[in-house]
Amino acid sequence: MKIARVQGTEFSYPTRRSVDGAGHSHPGPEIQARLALLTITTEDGQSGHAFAPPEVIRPHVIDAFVRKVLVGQDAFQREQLWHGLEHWQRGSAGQLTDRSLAAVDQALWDLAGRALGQPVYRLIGGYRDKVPAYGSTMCGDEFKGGLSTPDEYADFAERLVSRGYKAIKLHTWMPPVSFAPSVEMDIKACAAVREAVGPHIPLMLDGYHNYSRVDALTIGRALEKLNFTWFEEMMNEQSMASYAWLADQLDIPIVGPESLSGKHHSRADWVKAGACDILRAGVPGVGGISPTLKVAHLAESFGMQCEVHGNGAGNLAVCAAIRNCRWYERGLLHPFLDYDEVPAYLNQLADPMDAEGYVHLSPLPGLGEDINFGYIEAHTLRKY
Ligand code: LLH
Ligand code: MG
Repeated sequence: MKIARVQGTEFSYPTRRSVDGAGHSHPGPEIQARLALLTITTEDGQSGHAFAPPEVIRPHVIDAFVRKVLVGQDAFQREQLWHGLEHWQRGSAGQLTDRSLAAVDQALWDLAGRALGQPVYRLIGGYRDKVPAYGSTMCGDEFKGGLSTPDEYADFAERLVSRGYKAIKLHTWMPPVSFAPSVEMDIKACAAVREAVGPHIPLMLDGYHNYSRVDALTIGRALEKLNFTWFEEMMNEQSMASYAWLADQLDIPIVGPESLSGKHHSRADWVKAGACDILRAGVPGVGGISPTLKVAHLAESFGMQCEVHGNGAGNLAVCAAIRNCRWYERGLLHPFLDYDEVPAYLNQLADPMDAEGYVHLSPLPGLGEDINFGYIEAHTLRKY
């Protein structure tokens, strides 16, 4: 099945999510956002698709690297193609990112699934058809009635439990919020949420990502008293030694690394250094479904869980394909936004959740995204 074409389609869609000066998302007025669809097509007309930010699969990336590696090659040789792209990263002067590799890898898996008439999660493992979700909040803000006080987190947590979530992860306040970071406020929010949802809902914290070791230790000890399930990315992940220091002193499991580069290689180093108790990888962040599976299998070999970072069809497929992931991260969630609203470029949600808090995998062949091609065609900004 030889690859004939690689195409990017950039389009616009309406959203009420906006991004602050540090890259955290929050609710905002409706705007037209941009997204891109990567499409890989074979000579016999099979196609695979993956969504990515337009910058990730911009024309230069497609022309200079992706087409050169893919066109004329067998679409089913994913590992070979992934290594072909990874080889280019060294000499690309930072232009070819792990996120670009992830878009290509997902489109190739989607193509394989569609060509074989199978959902990807079954091709890559097939452990279960539904995955329990935790509700992952947006970062704290200063919107009255939003996530601006510990009590507002508590109210929202109660709403999430009524919606069906059986576990909740808080993202608390981070700059540019005026009073952030605040150890005291983070602990207060965690305590308020524990009080609101009672002792039986697993809770996690993903706070300011740049606390000092001492601040992180203070928060971690408070979370232990509140019986939290894990503590995530509280310090800069580039300092593996700081995580090993913290993991050594706390009983609460440390999850990581999430945003650190280095794909499966850096995750192996963290296991060896004892820098985390639960490994972490997300499909866009580590370069695709293929390397995320490597992280998950590495974790399994060491008797560890691998909690998958982030939402979306690729991450959900991995969660359903492996045994050692407890939850799917559903979000980010906010009281002003309805996560269950279907984005205009899809015909249905890729991660529908039932009243018991399970996200069901789509039986559709491929990644299971029911793409609204008509909408994308009508709102195309450019094709390349
Ligand atoms: O800082 C943020 O906006 C969030 O932490 C975000 O990156 C989120 O994807 C996350 O960390 N989830 O676990
Ligand atoms: Mg996180």
